[in-house]
Amino acid sequence: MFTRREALFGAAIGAAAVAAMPAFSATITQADIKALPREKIKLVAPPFVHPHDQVAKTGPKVVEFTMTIEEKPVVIDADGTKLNAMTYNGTIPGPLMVVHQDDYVELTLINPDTNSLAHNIDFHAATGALGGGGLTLINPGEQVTLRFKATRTGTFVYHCAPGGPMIPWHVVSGMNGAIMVLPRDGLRNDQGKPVKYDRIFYIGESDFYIPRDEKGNFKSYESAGDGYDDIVKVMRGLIPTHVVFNGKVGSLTGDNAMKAKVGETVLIVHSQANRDTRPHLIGGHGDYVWEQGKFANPPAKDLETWFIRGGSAGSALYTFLQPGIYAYVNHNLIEAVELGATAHFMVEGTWNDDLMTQVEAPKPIAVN
Ligand SMILES: [Cu+2]
Repeated sequence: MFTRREALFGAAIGAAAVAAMPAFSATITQADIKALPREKIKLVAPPFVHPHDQVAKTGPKVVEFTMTIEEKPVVIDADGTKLNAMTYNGTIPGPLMVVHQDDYVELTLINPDTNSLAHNIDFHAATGALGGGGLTLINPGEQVTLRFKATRTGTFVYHCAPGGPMIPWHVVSGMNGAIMVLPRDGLRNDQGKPVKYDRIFYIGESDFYIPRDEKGNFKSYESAGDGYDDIVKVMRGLIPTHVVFNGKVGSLTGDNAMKAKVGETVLIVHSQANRDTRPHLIGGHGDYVWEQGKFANPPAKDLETWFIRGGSAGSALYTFLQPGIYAYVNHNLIEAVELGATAHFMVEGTWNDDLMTQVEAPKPIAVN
């Protein structure tokens, strides 16, 4: 049920896609790509992002990434609720990769023999072969290297897509992340003027479908495969039991709040591989928002809430103007408060009375 040979949907379309590929582009040869400079990037766990230049300092290069797939139980809530997670590099979401337009992304994907399932990766930023899914399907004990050219700018989802019913199951078990392809000369606002960020955070939103026992308590399983039948039943109801940022309830709140200072500009990249969401920064705004995430389109200005379509990643640029704790939520507030989709920004700095002040402290209602 889970091996590469048996993942028919992926394998069949993948083979067809490979057969249909031309030998190579007429203008760029393998030798040309071999001659390009190479850079090896060490990925970091979200919400943090590996160091990168916003404006490319050189011409296109081959950017090398490595991700190891980890199947492992993960606690997703303070009450101990467990998900038999499948992850890229051990985190939900997988790490954010950053390259520039016309760079080549070269990913080595490792499926250790301690795993039990076949996995692959479909990059929405890539062109052909199921976004690479048709060329990267690997069994436990195998690794594979894929190269694709980052031709379009923007933030894009990547996810596992090993075929048929395995696809949604792997995605809602944690196998998703995002890549950001920056324009070589950096980001630009709605007027075409360059804009920069001082900090970047990556938030990957997940919908989880944890089965319950007869008493209504969340069930746990020895392995991902053991829970499969029960989980699919919950998935088919389309109502998640948890909607969370970065893998669990509270992963970005309290001590784990994302930090910034008044006057700093923050780029928030937000992905959802499976389900629509509507990020909102309580007490702040999106100065510039690439709601669909694609930098070839001018950003929208001054948004209150933005819409991230399931299967996409968007980004919002905001310069913090007031200190304090900001909640960053999915503004379906039931999902934010009851199901877990809340993060915090902790912002230091000086309060601006002009923007807001409490004119009079609370007191008993005046009687005339
Ligand atoms: Cu997978």
